[in-house]
Amino acid sequence: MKRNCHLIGAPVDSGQRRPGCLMGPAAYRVAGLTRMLGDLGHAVEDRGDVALPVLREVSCANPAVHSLAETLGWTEALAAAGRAALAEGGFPIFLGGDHSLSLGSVAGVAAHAQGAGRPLFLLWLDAHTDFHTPLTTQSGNLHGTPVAYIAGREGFEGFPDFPAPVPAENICLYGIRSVDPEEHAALQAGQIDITDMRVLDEYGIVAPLRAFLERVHTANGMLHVSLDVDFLDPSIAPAVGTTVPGGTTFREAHLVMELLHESGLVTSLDLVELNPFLDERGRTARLMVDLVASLMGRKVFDRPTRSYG
Ligand code: Z70
Ligand code: MN
Ligand code: MN
Ligand code: MN
Repeated sequence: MKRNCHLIGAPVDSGQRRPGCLMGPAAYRVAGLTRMLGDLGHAVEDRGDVALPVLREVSCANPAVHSLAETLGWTEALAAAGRAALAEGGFPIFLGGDHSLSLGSVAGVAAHAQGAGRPLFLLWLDAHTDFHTPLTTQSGNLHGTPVAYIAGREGFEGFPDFPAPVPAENICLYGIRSVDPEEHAALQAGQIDITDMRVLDEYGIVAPLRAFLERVHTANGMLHVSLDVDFLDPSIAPAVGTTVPGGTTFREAHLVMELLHESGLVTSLDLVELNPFLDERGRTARLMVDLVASLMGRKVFDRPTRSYG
């Protein structure tokens, strides 16, 4: 399926404390993202980088939280950009930027899905669950909160109400291996499908993903994929501020992307947490571009598509 890809630069680095993620969109462009998509036969519109709007004065009851106003500004601007891309029939690809950008990208996608009368599903490829609220985070880094916002957790005072929160059974957290105690307690109490490394080690990288994709297909859902660089093992993807050992291998990650392509179900994508300042000669940026290529249809051999869509 040929797509009309809308590249949406999101040079967000307010969701954590280490500078560098704001160079992410430029690194993806330097690594050849646009050319690669064109070579695969897709149309590409590079919409440039989203600009941060004028900030409002806001405060948070949790003194650890930093850069709240900036994060709110990004949330609103990126939600509008994502919604507009989908309304035009585009396939939005958000070039991050830290993971707080998903507060906005997924809000925009959810607003569109609601208008289209289709259920939204979320595949979160990450070492972390990002299930804090602004009131529970100890680090104060709001990149640890988007899944809670998307799932409709309380504690997001000052944020726009999330349009049609995504029900727990439509969320799949994949590759998980670092969870804070408060996130753990909240997730234990809920129904979100947590495919942690314990599960992937026993069942392999394919079976749990296929099961989730079948559910998306059956429901005629839209599927947003959020790919955090730390989903990958740090030995192949060093350019991230929060490395966690035991991540997915090169081959596992490509296989995930190939299955997603063959499903035909993905309708929007985030690329997050790339910090080019920490990279080694661009290798992480290039790996991320190659993974997007697999997601968008690059393969060694053409064979009949095993379809879930
Ligand atoms: C930790 C926190 C986090 C991404 C790190 C880490 C959160 N749970 N999220 N990298 N993408 O500070 O809340
Ligand atoms: Mn267009
Ligand atoms: Mn994350
Ligand atoms: Mn992470």
